[in-house]
Amino acid sequence: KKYNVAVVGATGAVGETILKVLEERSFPIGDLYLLASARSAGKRIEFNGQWHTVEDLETFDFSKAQIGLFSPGASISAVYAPKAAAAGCVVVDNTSQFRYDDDIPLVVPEVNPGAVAGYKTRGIIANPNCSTIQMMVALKPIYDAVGIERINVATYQAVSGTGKEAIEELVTQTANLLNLKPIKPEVYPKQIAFNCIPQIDVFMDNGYTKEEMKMVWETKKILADETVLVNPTAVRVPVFYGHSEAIHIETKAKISAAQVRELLIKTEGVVVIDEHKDGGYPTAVSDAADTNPVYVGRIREDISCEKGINLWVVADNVRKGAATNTVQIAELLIAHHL
Ligand code: A2P
Ligand code: 11C
Repeated sequence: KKYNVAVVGATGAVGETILKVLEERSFPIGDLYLLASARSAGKRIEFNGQWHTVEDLETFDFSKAQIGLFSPGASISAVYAPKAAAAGCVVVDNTSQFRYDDDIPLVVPEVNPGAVAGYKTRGIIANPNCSTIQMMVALKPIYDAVGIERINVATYQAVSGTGKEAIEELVTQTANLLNLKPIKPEVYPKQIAFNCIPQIDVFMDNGYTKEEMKMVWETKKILADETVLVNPTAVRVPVFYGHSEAIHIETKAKISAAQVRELLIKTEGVVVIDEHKDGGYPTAVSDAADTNPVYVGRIREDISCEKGINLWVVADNVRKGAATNTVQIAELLIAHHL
């Protein structure tokens, strides 16, 4: 059986990768519709050896598609995802627009695949934030085995999480600085080249940034556990693709580093690279970029805390953090529901 699929935001960083992942995984596509703003209408994009013309989202008739993979930004999804759902097109939305609505499922296929069934209420499934997805994939086996009391996490996030204009800003600033030319930060509030910026998204009333609070809210929703405590610091670093995270957890029952390593080696979607030698750990550029797994290394017991475990977790934020997770949700939809 084949499905008619609309990719909304097809010309963006995530949309382009959704198309690659659909091709790589041989998603059973009947008709494919590529949608973006009026600015891109008429542009041609190759998919599976055939050229497709980008159409204007505003005038598209969603009754032609059964599945909509959305990544056009939250304010656009807010308008068009419900419109698509009303026309019978089930939406998997990559933006933060619907994630915190009680009647919209928030899904990481390796963690809470069953939640997909909740799409029936509003016809929309939300894809979590990239930094939450990779953390959940790495922590779920530990959560199931011994419980998790508290998560302390510091992120090191790539500029591709912001979009194409941020990738350009890192390129331009780096080149200009190396040529001793002046720079002017535009996308980020401070220089991103050769720097680290402890702000991702806007500030909230409690002094945390929205990216940090997304990790708190989404972890509780995905694990269906309001009691799990999350204390995040989200940092933007001059990396193009791949988010890294230093995760420090306190478990409910004691678990050893060796047991965590064994659990994670058996976990689908996880690759463990954890040797106590030079380079015996994953990094964004050398391992994660342009691949789908979540990589875990530096697994060790916390020497300051009885039931503490430390992990280094890396994944491609545009793939597993966005496009790949979206396509995996669509695969669950067609396997069990549509
Ligand atoms: P366009 O290329 O026509 O602007 P990114 O996150 O990489 O910036 O990508 C955003 C994606 O969302 C692009 O495909 C972009 O299309 C699309 N998009 C942005 N604004 C709109 C809009 N008003 N209507 C439809 N698509 C939009
Ligand atoms: C970043 N996490 O790295 C953001 C990008 O809520 O989907 C994804 C924003 C979101 O900048």
